[in-house]
Amino acid sequence: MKAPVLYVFNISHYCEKARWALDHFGIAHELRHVMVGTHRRIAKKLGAKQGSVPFLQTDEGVIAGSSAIIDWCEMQNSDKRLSLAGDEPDQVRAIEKRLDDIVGVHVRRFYYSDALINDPASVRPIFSNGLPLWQRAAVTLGWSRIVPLMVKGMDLGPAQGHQSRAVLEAELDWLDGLFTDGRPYLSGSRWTRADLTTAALLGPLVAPKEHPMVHAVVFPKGVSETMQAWAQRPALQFVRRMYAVHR
Ligand SMILES: N[C@@H](CCC(=O)N[C@@H](CS)C(=O)NCC(=O)O)C(=O)O
Repeated sequence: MKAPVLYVFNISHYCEKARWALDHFGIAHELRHVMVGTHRRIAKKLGAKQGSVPFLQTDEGVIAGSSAIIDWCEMQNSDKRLSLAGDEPDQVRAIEKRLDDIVGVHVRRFYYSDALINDPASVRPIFSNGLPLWQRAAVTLGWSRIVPLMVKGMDLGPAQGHQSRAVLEAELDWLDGLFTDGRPYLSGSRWTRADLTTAALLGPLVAPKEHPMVHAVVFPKGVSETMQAWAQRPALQFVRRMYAVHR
């Protein structure tokens, strides 16, 4: 089998989720950073069902989306690593889906609503890292045109940032509530894909030292203050522990 190729944006927390799953299962892979704006064309050319990153090019075709990539890893698992399905797979998947659909989207919108509106230059390096020189130059030259497209595409702005913060606060209330009985993992006593998803998608709010790229992010003041205010919440302490123990 040829090593699969994982196409990513360096900063993307969904890409970090897929990467972590490949690492968990010990699946050697090539990491390919894609330039924003070219990812959909590449995905289409490879035959991916959707254009967002991450997508994984394998001998059997392209696997699109972080959740499908975990499914694919489970099917390979030639090293017989611990399955991430958990004892109650439906419950585990329901938690993962809620994180994918709500938390992942609003972590991103909360951060970009501040960073891309107030200090877009601080975001550019994380979209250039890992790219070949000519693409880094293209991102630099095209940045003033890329930013408004991202603002529109993700519906960013001050009001949207406040709204996403409120959504995240409610989701953290829900997650904190799950830990009140002292369970070590979200669905009970075992590390599952729900835990990996929670840690990867909330990781940018915690910036754990084991995170492969979050150290490159300059957090705007408003986002940093929120990170500090929330740092002791059980769900975010959990994220820190998951990175320390499992990453
Ligand atoms: N549910 C998808 C979400 C992926 C996603 O939203 N990816 C973002 C990067 S964080 C993206 O590619 N955005 C640009 C686009 O969709 O064109 C997954 O879990 O993989």
